[in-house]
Amino acid sequence: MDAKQVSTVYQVYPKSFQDSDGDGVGDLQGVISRLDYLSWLGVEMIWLNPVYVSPGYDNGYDVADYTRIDSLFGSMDDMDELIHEARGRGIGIMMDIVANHTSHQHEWFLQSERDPEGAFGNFYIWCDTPNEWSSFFGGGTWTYSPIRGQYYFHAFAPEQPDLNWGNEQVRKEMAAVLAFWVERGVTGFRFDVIDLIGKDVNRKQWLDFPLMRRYLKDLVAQVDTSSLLLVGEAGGLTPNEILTLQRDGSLDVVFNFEVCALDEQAGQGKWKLAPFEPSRLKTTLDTWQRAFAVEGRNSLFWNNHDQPRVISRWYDDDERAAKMLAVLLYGLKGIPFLYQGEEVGMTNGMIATEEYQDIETLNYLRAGGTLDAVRMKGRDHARIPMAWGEGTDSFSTGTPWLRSAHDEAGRDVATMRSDETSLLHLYRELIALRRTNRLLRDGAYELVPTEERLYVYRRIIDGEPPLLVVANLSQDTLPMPSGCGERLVSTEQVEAPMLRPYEAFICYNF
Ligand code: ISL
Repeated sequence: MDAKQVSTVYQVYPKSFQDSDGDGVGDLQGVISRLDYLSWLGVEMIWLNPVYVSPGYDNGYDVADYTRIDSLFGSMDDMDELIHEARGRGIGIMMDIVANHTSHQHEWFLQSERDPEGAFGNFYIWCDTPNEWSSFFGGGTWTYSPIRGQYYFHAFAPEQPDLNWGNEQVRKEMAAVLAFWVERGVTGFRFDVIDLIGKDVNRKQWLDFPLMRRYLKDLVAQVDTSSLLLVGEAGGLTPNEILTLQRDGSLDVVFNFEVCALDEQAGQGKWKLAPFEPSRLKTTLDTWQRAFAVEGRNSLFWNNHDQPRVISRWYDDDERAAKMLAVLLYGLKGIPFLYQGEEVGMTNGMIATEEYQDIETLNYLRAGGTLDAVRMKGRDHARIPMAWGEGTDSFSTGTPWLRSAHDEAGRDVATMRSDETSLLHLYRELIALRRTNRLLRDGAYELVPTEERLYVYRRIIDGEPPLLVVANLSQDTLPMPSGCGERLVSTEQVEAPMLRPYEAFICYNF
């Protein structure tokens, strides 16, 4: 498989996917035991959230050693076995590279703290007089180190000091990390908050694009990435900047979060909620699709481990909406990323106040934040253990690390696998279709103007009959758009003269 041409990536959050040893925490052997399921589903790559040695202040996004596996998840032998077993099923593994920062327990940081003049002295961002700048997890961005007698910079928690990307040696070390994993047989990288490597702390500027571009180019040039899928998490980049990086060969696709923020008050941060408007979903997706209509590609996703379930946030847990969103996304141009549990319609569920564990959520609540906002946007809601549904202990025979109360009768893998009309089967059909259908993979995108409750677009390749993707974004019954031919896939089993609530399908266009 050519990793750059992958059709669907499945995101596994290892802590919550499958536990194999009864300690209540998912692990690598657990992932291995579910590979047959992923192969049945038809995905071609797994994005594995961090499994490196970490004290776990931010669930693995505080890495203490990039080339060792945390015992919570298993061993390097387990990792090798996962890569090997996945490859045998035509599935690649994409590693999560947390390049912007490390753990405060990383050897580089410990040395940097102790020995300013030593080899690692300049690996982090140090200063004597900190400025007033707010970190993403609340509080300031500078923390005093009594050992060094200076302040260090952290975009996230104090336990996550930022690396100094202006230091060539940092880029060399990170390239060595990439080479280590390429050698072990991984097929892609997802670069965490990669736009932040181009920040300018003195000017309080999160992104200096020319700087970020230069650092990333330098990193990628040191490793043969020609057959790897390179994904960047970079919420701050414009479409033009993304195209520039794609032309450079530095990134294949980029995660942008404009769609995820549709239920937020603009510019007020993630916790200030605003009513979701389907028409804005359409205009936002359309803007991003147009930007890459001919050249380049988008990343396509609804959820991830930071973004709780959109069917809860936008559509009141309605399973029909989950089906519509599936069809809508798999018709678009780009690479779809499917987050574990989305294929069975997992919801945000309910978490008791004392059960919340995420550092961002706890900081927010401590600062007087509201539970209403947490129930919608708190990251723990995206991390509820996978609903396998083979009995109450299907995720773990022990007590799950994160407990939740679910009322989701039938929204699990076992139940949906035996129902051919289920959301799970619809996802399987869509994934298969994307693998074989050239128009869905490569076709240009073109919006068909309609009323705002309806999203209709075409996928086109010259000389071939175009495809039409139709999605009713509302729970109203609407007139059928014109030009709908034979359906390739549909949320409904039988066709009707009118579009039913949340009905969506992909068909030939005449
Ligand atoms: O999680 C968010 C909002 O709740 C995002 O703003 C998130 O902080 C941002 O997308 C960066 O996320 C990534 O880096 C973080 C880590 O906590 C996230 O899990 C990771 O996906 C710091 O490493």
